Amino acid sequence: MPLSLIDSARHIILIIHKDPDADSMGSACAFYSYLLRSQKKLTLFCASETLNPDLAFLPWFDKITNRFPEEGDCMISFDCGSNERFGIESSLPLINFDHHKSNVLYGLYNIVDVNAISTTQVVYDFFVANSIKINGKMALSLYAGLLDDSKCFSAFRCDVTTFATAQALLGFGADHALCVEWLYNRRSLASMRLRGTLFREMKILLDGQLAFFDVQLSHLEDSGATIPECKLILEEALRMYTVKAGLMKIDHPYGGAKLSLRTDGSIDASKIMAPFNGGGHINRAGAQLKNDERQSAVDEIILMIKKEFV
Ligand SMILES: [Mn+2]
Repeated sequence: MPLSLIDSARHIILIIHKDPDADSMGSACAFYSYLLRSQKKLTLFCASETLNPDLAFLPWFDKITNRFPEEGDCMISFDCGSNERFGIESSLPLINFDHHKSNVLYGLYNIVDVNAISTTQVVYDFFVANSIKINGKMALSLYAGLLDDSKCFSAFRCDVTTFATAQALLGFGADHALCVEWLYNRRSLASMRLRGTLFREMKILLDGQLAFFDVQLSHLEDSGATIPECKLILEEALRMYTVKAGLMKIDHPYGGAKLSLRTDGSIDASKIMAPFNGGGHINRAGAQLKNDERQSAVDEIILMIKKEFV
């Protein structure tokens, strides 16, 4: 059982995925708070060299390290559809907490609920099922993931469970205003400048149903905006009346590119990203492209989306 693996471990490594979001980091930080009670050695690991500063309000943000420890007894991953999201390789026994439809169940224990709106919802359910007391820090961390993955409770997937969990977490001390302020209301000048540029250059394809953004290195360098800020712009494109899907290619400084697909749910983004070793959810998915496949992959994906719309 997952709890007996945790009980028997002396050193537990908590894994946040590369390019972390509030869901992965919030889940890991909540679990970190819980495990602090057990007097075990803990490592809060994320392979990314830099972390999105908009997540600095989460408890234990300063404890996150990109150095994977040489020794440990078990690992727990959060919000990782595959172990490629870790950015490291390790054969330690693993507990996999996730909600991605594309999760390949790579753990020794897989606590995966594809119907959950966030991984923090899965972690919350685990805490409740095991009568684990939720303190203020845990509640804030879990609420941040719930808020972010539900797009500030605007996603169609929000249901009675989402709001019941939100209510419970607020009761345990989560601070709604703080989460909204850090995750939604704050925008850098750089991102506003880039937003103008990207919307001006956006291509509208497939009879207005697909918005395509081609983000080049110069876009990021000239504006100073970050990749997470680009993704907010992509999500905004879905607000247009006719747009059912948004596709963004972001060129990577070390070659290759990142692809992000967002949909209104009428087509399955994770299915479209699957042939490119990507994954995600119905509404959003991503993949990493190698240098030589950048353009062909974009053309192919646009064709796949076209077929879905017919
Ligand atoms: Mn998530």
